[in-house]
Amino acid sequence: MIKRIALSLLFAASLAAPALADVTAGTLVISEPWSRATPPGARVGGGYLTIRNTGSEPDTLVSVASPASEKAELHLMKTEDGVMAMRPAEAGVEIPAGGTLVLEPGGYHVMFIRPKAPFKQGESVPLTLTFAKAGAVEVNLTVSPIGAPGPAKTDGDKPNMDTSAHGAGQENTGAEAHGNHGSGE
Ligand SMILES: [Cu+2]
Repeated sequence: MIKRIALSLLFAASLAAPALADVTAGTLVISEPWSRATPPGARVGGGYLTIRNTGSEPDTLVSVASPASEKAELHLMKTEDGVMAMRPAEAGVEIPAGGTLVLEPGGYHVMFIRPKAPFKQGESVPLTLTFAKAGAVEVNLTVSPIGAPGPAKTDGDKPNMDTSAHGAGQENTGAEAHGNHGSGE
């Protein structure tokens, strides 16, 4: 009991103070950039992070780019007619004043199309985010294990069984959806 309380206090403290890895660009604070390891031959990889807008005006994440894959796109995954599908977010995604945009499995994400080499656990993947106001911002995504539900450092804080099963399912759906959409291009 006492241990549990101490741990949750520690966790609260770590949320309050920006982590060392946070990247600040103008009024935006980008945290927890992560990706997942990809199996050999995978045609796509995902990129996830959190963008907090501490300013009084909205900004828009306009585009993404990376030297780690042939192409990188900003996507939204959602359920259409009962089927999970992804669509490129061509107009970008707005981050409202005081708001937070979370790129995560099952929602908005960065899609690395045809990675040049498999993403390996523990390595990092460079990504450039371009915002309408804040401009271009470079981040490095830390690669979590294949099918990981979230960034490596939160593993101990979450009930892993549920979220990892969920995440793995989405990853499969994504890879299939992408095979189709990649070959059409
Ligand atoms: Cu996608």
